[in-house]
Amino acid sequence: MRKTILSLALAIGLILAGVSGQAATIELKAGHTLAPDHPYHLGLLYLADLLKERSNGEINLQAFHSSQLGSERELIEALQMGTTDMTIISTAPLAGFTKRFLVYDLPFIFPDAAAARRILDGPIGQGTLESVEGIDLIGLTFFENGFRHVTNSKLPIRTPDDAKGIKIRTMENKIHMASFEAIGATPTPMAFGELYTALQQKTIDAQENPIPIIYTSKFYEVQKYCSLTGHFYSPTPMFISKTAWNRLSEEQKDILVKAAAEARDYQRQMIDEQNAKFVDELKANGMEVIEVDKSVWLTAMEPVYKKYESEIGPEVIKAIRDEISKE
Ligand code: EAX
Repeated sequence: MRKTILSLALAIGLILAGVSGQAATIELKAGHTLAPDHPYHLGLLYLADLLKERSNGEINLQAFHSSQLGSERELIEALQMGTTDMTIISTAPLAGFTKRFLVYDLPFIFPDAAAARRILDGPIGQGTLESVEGIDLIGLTFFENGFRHVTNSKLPIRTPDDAKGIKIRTMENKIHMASFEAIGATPTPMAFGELYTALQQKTIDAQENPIPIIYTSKFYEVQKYCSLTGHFYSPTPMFISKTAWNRLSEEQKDILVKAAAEARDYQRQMIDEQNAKFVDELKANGMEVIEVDKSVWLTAMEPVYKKYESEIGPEVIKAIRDEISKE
């Protein structure tokens, strides 16, 4: 009898340990702040399918949208603690953890998405991804959030002067806040998950985000005007925690890195498609969409370059400008 129980326990142990020929499944939880129909989520679902297929079902990625696993700052902290496995966030909140991404938060640093993508996928961008090992993260690739535009509930904003005194929500980033202070607006840093309610209750007048977010987060329900300023470009680095990374075999790490790059290209394509089709949708939902002279906005926000050049590193700004001039 004793022998039977022992052999049964051994068999169960072997099966649980995966010795029965099936490798143990790796569960990965990924959190982000945006809506389930935004390309952040679509890109993660695409990545999940690639991982399942390429790993023969060994890697199971679950994507959690709408700040279910926390705000972007909380997600960075959760990865550092190893309590969440992956995230995709705008670079702005990283300012509280490292200076290496600050350059991306400067107004009008990139002339267009093609230049941004080329630089982020090249040595400059890859260097910033590798730098996060210093804050206990592993950088995998750059998805895209995109060029950000000002929406508000009070007046059609065409020039920086029109925005004087406007209470605008920004991300938790000192360069973003300083850029709006430079034009006489009043910035309030706030987690994305609190933003819709703050706009609805009119505790703030305005916010700034790309077209896909303005549409998929239904800001047209609480904002009347959308000014196509394109003042910041938000890259979206994809991170995995060191804890989760170290759970992967060398082969699984290779599968993840390659699949993340393919998911990046798909995600950017979804951003392009939504940028192309959602301006008309915003108008159809009652928003007044306003074209502006971007050069006037650049001139008005330019003082932040001088203010933050020494902290960012003049050579860092020059490296990006030299890359852009090679086009
Ligand atoms: O990264 O907080 C924001 O406005 C960001 O665009 C959003 O969290 C996606």
